[in-house]
Amino acid sequence: MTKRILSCMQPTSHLHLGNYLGALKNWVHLQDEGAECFYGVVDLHAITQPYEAGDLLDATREIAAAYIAGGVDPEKSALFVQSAIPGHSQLMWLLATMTQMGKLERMTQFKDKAGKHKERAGLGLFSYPVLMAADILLYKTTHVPVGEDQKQHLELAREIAGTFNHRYDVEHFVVPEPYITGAGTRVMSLRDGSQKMSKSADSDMSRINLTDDADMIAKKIRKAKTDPEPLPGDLKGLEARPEALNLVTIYAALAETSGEKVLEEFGGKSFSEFKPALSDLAVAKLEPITRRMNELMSDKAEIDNILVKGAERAQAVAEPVVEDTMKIMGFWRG
Ligand code: AQP
Repeated sequence: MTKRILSCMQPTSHLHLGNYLGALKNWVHLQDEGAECFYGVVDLHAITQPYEAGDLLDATREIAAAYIAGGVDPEKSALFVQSAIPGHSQLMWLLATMTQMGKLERMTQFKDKAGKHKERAGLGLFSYPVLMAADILLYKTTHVPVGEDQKQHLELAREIAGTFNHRYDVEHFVVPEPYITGAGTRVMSLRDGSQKMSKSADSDMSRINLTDDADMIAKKIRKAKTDPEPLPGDLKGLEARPEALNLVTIYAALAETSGEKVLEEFGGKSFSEFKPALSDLAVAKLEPITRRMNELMSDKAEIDNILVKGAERAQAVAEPVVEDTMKIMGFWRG
């Protein structure tokens, strides 16, 4: 059976190396393996946190440009903007009526993002996992690529699909399976090896953006936090050295090799030797992506054309699913 994949990113800011190595690169493999892929720019999710209305449109186009520059082929995969497909919010409402608040209260991402003042957090942030469940179920997705931080949300989507099918005694929603991405793709902050590299972290020096030029990439790697020890000969020697482990992980992912192999080459060497090598590799891999992104961003009409076509493809799948869902639930449909 052909896998049907859905995966998305939020246009909250520039994409970074973590988004590329942890998600986008893998999306391209899935597409090239022949899976039927739906890749979304989830702008409705992006507004669950404070944002600038004047920046949203460009951020949305930039994420789409990054997908294409990173290897998503809009002829093969449906590349769409979430808010262009009404079914996402329609289905979310329907599914919200069968989601228990207690389950949402247990979501660790809500706790992290809401911080200390939970009562001041918006309903959108609280119900984010229901919208994500709608994103997934709307396309009858069979597999969702998930990192550690999204596992809980996928589990909720599976539960909601099961609840719906059971309550209405139908086999309507596909219960999606996780598609576990390879180990070593979690990229950590360049300033703190215990935090993931993130779009929303305060310090821009903590991440490598896909929009950074070669000088900026080199500067960020040069200034990345490390320790005074040389690199060890094997991964065991990195156990209590999260920042060093992160740089080795990044090198391995960019070079498409293993951490062990990287340490075979660099074991015993200092960071003053390793960092320039990492920097050269990062620039070699990212520079073509950044160049292509810039080209695409200079022709916004072309990006919009691609997004219109992607929306048509997404809508063709989504609309009948919403219709069928509403019929099953007993709504008047004219
Ligand atoms: N540091 C990371 N390492 C590996 N993968 C990562 N992803 C995000 N950060 C890393 C993956 O990229 C996709 C983006 O999903 P998102 O747009 O919903 O963003 P996010 O997961 O909330 O994390 P970001 O990109 O850093 O944004 P903010 O700071 O706004 O939360 C997902 O597949 C994610 O696993």
